[in-house]
Amino acid sequence: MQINLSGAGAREFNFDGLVGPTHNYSGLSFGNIASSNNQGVVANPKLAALQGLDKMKALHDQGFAQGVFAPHERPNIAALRALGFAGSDAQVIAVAAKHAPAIFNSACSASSMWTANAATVSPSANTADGRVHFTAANLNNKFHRAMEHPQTSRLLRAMFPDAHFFAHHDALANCPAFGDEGAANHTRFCAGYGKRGVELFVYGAQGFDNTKPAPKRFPARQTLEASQAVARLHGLDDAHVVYAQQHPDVIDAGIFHNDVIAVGNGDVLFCHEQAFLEQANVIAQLQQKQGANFIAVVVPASAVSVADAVSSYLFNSQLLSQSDGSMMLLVPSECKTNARVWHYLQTLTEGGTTPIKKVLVMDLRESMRNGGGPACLRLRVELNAAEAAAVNSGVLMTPALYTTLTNWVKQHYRDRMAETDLCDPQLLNESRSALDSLTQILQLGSVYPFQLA
Ligand code: SUG
Repeated sequence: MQINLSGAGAREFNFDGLVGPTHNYSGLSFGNIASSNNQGVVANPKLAALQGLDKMKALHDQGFAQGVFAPHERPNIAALRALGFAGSDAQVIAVAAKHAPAIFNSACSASSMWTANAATVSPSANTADGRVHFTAANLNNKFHRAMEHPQTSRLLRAMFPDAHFFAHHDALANCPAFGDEGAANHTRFCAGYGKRGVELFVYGAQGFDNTKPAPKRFPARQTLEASQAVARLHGLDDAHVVYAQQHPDVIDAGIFHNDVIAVGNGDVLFCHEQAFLEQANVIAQLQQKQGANFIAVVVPASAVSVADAVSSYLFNSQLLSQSDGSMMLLVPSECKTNARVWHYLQTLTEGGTTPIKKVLVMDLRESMRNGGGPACLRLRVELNAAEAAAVNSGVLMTPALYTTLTNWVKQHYRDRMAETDLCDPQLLNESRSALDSLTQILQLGSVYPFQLA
């Protein structure tokens, strides 16, 4: 059973992105090495969705609070029309695929599955008005991701509808100086769920000062100014916020989000020794603001190199509190096939002195090939009992919902998706029919453009 660290029954809920029916490998994310390396590989959307559901079920079965985040409508016909592609839906698809394949593939991406990038979430214990705050991420570094936030906002409002408990902010100004990638660059620390704690915002560069350190090879997707804006919108107190710069060298080595090099939960930060610029100072600030119980478990490069972190996604694991007070890491199976990483994990959990005592391995290969590990697939939302009762219960995982969604995937999804399949006009009809049925399963109401038209 999951630990309940606080009064008022507060818990961490993980809302996992359900992989959409157009899951494919289009090499869209410059700076994300798995995405570039797997461009053109034939994907299996059915397997991808089932792997994701199995992760949700495994955590639900172990007593963790689990929810489901619906996928977006793809191909995104409205986005293509806004770029001048016209005619019937089938004509829009045919012309865009033929004349602008990179744009068309972007409009087909199932990237909304990585809900760690959907929004930044601050729990009510940290916010000035005592509500849970959500800011949808603008994801403006990549076209295929920049089109996500309007749908993300509609879904968040349908999942967390009660304004008494939940405050929703639209995405920040859509310009590179406010690049915002959501919870992938944000971690909340706390002595117990429901208690006030520290929020760590990690950025890659400054948006308004190009004399400051920045990566040279790959883009910094998150700016300090975006992180500061989110903290303001959420009504966070500076005394409980730390801003840290991700090390530019690791961004250049393929660490495109902080959650590929660090993860935190409760009083524990688990990170690589090269995660942050001025790392000792970052850890000292966290120690000072979070208190004496704060622990940093820092993995030395001599045990796990940055390249090992990129290929295994060790730090993209989920760090979860167990009922006995210890923590569990849910890691992707790539951690087991990397001998150095697996050896490190054995040493960490067997006889180690840290609270991390257990490792759970899951096969998420379809998502991993696009650079999305266990932590990318989930949005964490800490809720007390009253807030949890106000969540749209249709999106909360149960054994019955798992069975329904598994059958839904098997009924609607293809098991093969090559680039040439994306321009099949029938795929749009299949996706819409699947999503129409999904909105009923998850009790979301009308949330998709084809339903709202
Ligand atoms: O934004 N990959 C995603 C992976 C996101 C991982 N999320 C976190 N680290 N939280 C991205 O780069 C690849 C799509 C493609 O190439 O087809 C992609 O979008």
